[in-house]
Amino acid sequence: MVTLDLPLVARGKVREIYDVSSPAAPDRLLLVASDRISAYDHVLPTPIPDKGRVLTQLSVWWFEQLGPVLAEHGASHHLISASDVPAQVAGRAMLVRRLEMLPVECVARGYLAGSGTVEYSRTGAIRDVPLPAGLTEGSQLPSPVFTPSTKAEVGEHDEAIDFAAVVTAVGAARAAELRELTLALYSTAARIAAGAGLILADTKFEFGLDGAALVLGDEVLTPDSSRFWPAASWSPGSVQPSYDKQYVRDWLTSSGWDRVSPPPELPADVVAATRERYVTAYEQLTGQEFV
Ligand code: Q0Z
Repeated sequence: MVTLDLPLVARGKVREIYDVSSPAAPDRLLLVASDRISAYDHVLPTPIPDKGRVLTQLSVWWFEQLGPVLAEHGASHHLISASDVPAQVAGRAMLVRRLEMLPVECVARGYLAGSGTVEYSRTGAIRDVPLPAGLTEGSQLPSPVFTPSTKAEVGEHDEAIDFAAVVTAVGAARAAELRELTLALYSTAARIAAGAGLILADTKFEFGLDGAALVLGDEVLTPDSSRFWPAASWSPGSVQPSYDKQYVRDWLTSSGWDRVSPPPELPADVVAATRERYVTAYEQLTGQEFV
């Protein structure tokens, strides 16, 4: 693993943030995506070659696509450059504006999946958002919904919160702005994904402030922050296969790994098939060859 000789701001399971501020250019961060992959809440010992570059290039492409939607809402994104980065991390790093991050995760869902299904099955709603009866895992929702969550402590999962909790965290006007912008971004991204034969089931955005201005931060619309399903094989009623990690999950399950011990190394064919999935997702969405 390459570690840059820069002040580390934060380390996630599969990526790092460094401070690259200088007196001439203050409040600059470098977001570096690694080739590490996680599954069942563990980071695997085997990297997926090019994963960091694919996910970074995908995020950069999405920031470009979303620029007009952000501008319509008087907002912007944090990306400054994906090319002006240290050579060791070329292609898998983004130079961004350092923001005052807001303490809510802005989730938009157009389909029912995962923790949304679990809560809906118990209560018929996701927090304060009522949903019609008769939905099942994978169902399309009547219209997309804003289902925010809080950033959980390390190792915990995010916790769904109601809109009132967003108001408490950021104020009423900002909360309304977050819901409106999150749904606008989701709707544009879902339409673009549909054009590439993919369903964008749900996605999570993180916003920050640059002064008083709302700014879209972090990475956007990657398989790590979103569920993408091939539209051709969508079939509600059971868990849709993960587009990117299914080979990895299937192999780990068949390996007999107990999901508690340190995970085993992946075989070369699983690594190659998973790398291919990431590259194909990039090419299918962007219509550009991954170089
Ligand atoms: C994003 C995260 C990661 C661990 C902080 N533009 C920004 N300004 C200030 N803070 C952040 C950003 Cl993107 C920020 N995270 C999430 C990313 C590793 C945690 F790469 N944390």
